[in-house]
Amino acid sequence: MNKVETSFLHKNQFGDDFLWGVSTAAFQIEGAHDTDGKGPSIWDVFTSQKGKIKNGHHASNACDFYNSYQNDIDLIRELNIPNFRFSISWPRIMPTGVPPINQAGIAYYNKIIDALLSSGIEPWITLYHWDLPHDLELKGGWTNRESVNWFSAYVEICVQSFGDRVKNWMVINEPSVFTGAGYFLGIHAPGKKGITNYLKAMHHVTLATAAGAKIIRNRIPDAHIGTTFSCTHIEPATQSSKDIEAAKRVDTLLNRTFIEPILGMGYPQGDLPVLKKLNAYIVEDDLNNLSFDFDFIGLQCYTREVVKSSLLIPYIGAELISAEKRNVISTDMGWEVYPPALYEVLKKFNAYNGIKKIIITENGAAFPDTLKNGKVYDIKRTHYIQDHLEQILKAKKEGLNVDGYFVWTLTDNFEWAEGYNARFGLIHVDFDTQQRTIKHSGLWFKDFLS
Ligand code: GCO
Repeated sequence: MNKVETSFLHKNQFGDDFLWGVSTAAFQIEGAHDTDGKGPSIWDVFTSQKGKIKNGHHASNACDFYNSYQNDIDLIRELNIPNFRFSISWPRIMPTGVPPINQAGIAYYNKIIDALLSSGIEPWITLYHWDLPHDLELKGGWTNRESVNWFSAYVEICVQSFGDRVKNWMVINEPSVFTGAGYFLGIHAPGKKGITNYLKAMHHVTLATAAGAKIIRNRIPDAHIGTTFSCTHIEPATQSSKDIEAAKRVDTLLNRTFIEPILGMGYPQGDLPVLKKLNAYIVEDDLNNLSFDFDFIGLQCYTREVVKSSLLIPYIGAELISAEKRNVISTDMGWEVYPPALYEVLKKFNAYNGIKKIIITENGAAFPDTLKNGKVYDIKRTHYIQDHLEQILKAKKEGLNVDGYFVWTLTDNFEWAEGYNARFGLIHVDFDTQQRTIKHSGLWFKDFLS
């Protein structure tokens, strides 16, 4: 391939130890939704319900990674990407969420891990990227306190099965997004709504995060253990005290609620009073069991939000002003393109005591790519990535802790409620033929990493 260099960025500026990677999630790529004994997940059920996903899309086949993994791993190698983050589908390992184990599921992930290692690519496992076994949802899912035990048993199996070869583990992906969208707003699986469901899920997921991490630590002494959080730079719409207070509440909800208990600080109830309702679900030793000394924290940042005070919005008294209303450049997700957000969140999370290492485990953009003459000229995505890398460099120059960058994502895939409409890949997928085409952004990244 020809050189596609368009910026002055150089990999060496980030240091030899900086980790470069690409992130994916099982439900978004694998397909094979009922193959080889896999049970249904809450996302299989949700996507089969009318009106939940744009254009009625579902992920029964997705990118067919289940069958074409070798081809995609070859592409990762071709792009010179040394680290691959993927998630394990719990219902592939345990079709009903609890034993018995589906050996075919274990065998499948063994194949992925072995193929990565023999290609010289380091595997990074996310244990939970939102596809809870449906049978567990029938028992209340994350609103049931038993979920901590279900999850722990599942983690045990994964660690026993893959821990001999996999050293990098992430326990839970973006708890605030899947509890908020799935248990409060009902716009993601399992489609539950309301504050009670949300707060119960929040507490149980946080307990499960610490419990899962402890299991990994006990079973794999040299494991590199993290968990990932979505984070967004929050700004008040005006300097009025009302907007500043509203921005503080949104910041607490989106950025602080899940990490602070993990760091041993408890829930930030002072800055978001509705969290006091959590006390009804906190029992005995819970406060001691919420924290864990992670080796790294994965931050996933895409944009900023601008917030104004609004009495109409319950619990939070605040409203986000969309990028469209602000008339700023945005992606296909409607998210503002605002690279300094990444620097700002790095600064914010660096201020916590107790975070040993920060890795950006997701950053990327959806744009309306078109395949023309066998090429995808997604220059906006190339610039998006470059501009965000500049912000990481700025942070590093100021001495802030940031040790890696994983692009979201390898191939275009199933983007949750957006279906296949939002393309985030470095590689284009024709979903009719499963044909892959490396985009300009992928070629640039390859060149950068060479
Ligand atoms: C995540 C994300 C990914 C999304 C990506 C773009 O939480 O890790 O939801 O699964 O596809 O963030 O929205």
